[in-house]
Amino acid sequence: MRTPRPVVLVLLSLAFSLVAGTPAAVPAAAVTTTAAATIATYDFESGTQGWGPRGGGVSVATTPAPVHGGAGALLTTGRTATWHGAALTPPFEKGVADDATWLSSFPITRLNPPLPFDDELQAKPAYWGVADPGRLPPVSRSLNAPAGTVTVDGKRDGQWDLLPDAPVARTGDLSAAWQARTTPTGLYVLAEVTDPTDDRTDTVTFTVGGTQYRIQRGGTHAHGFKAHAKRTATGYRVEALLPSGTATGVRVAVADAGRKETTWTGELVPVPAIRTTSAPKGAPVVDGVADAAWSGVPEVTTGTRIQGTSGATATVRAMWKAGTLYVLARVTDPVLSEESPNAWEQDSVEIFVDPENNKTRGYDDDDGQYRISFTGGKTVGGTFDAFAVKDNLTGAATRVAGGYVVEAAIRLPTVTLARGALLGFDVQVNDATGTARTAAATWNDPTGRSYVDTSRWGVLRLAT
Ligand SMILES: [Ca+2]
Ligand SMILES: [Ca+2]
Ligand SMILES: [Ca+2]
Ligand SMILES: [Ca+2]
Repeated sequence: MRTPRPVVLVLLSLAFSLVAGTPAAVPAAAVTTTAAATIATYDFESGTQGWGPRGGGVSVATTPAPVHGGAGALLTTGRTATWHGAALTPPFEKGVADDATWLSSFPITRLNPPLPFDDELQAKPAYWGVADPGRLPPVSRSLNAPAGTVTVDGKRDGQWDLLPDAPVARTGDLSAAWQARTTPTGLYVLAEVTDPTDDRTDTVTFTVGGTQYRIQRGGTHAHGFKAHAKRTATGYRVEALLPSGTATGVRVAVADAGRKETTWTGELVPVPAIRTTSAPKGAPVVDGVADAAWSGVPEVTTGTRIQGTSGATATVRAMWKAGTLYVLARVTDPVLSEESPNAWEQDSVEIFVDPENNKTRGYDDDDGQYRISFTGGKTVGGTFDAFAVKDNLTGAATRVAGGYVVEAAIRLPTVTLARGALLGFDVQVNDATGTARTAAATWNDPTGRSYVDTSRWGVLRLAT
């Protein structure tokens, strides 16, 4: 075989049937069917008949042989992950209920698939969200509220840009999004309101600890707290400092002309201030040696312990040029080991990058966990076997007295890197002793969940 890597061939038999409610290329065991009925058959004697590849690098084509009957079959090549294969862009209706769906097991096991009816065909909130939002049960949310301060002037501070605004439900052309920052003296809040009609009775009302704080679109508000409003291209922005005490229950209500209203109700989760650092423009030689290009670049330390109370730490610098982010990590770790078969239990540096700083609770396709061990071994984590990010990492490591140096180049092809851009960013040092990981430390994320959750990573600002 010419191809150096293993290629898996899958043959779909000449003529087979699809059953109602059974999408293609899903293991039969994952599907519950009732009242089976044949709705389509395929013989591949006149092309691929609507079947195409599923997964990057996968190809499908008809082939005359080998076949199980007739004169055609569908051949799938280039599979490199278990979910790769052939898929049909189906002429089917989308399913609506939990009783017969592939969503309960793919790509993860779910108890509550995103469908409007449950497995007894009773309406779920998704149905009422479409049919009659007034009948939705109240939703209680939670929102991280980092420590931080802003200027209450109606202008958007850089501090607000460290997190995406949390959406408040949309009602017609009225929508809003908001954020909060905690301080010992109160709660800073921001609301960005989209409301095309300028009415005196357009208001944002924050209710915290049972007290209402109402701010009019024009900025008018009661005494006893600080607030400011400013016109924006699509509506207005409100900033306020609320004397909230330690209350964490919050309701945000946005009213259009005193009538139509949209609300957010939930709990604030106070978290430490988001760490930020900056990356100047420049490119080093990526060889695991700290060359002159790195001098003067701002440096941070992995001082947040997520396992153990002592152990390896790193000082970390970052640069960017064209579409690539460069990271230098100098690790202090006198005892080096890669005895564990698990990459995350070997002495290694993990670099986490969220190119759009979306701070999502799961990974988006372009979010990546890029790991380089002290011997230069590279492993990449992300969604679906890291299919969208696995080729982004190059790098090298060298051993030095008392530790090792990692230099990484991470291509970020889904965004245009430019001065002022903010990336979700974190670095973790895994400290191995023999076959076990005995300590680990990060720059910002204290949860130990950076490998599955981007919401607590720090922020890297690109500079010139
Ligand atoms: Ca401000
Ligand atoms: Ca209005
Ligand atoms: Ca170098
Ligand atoms: Ca070690």
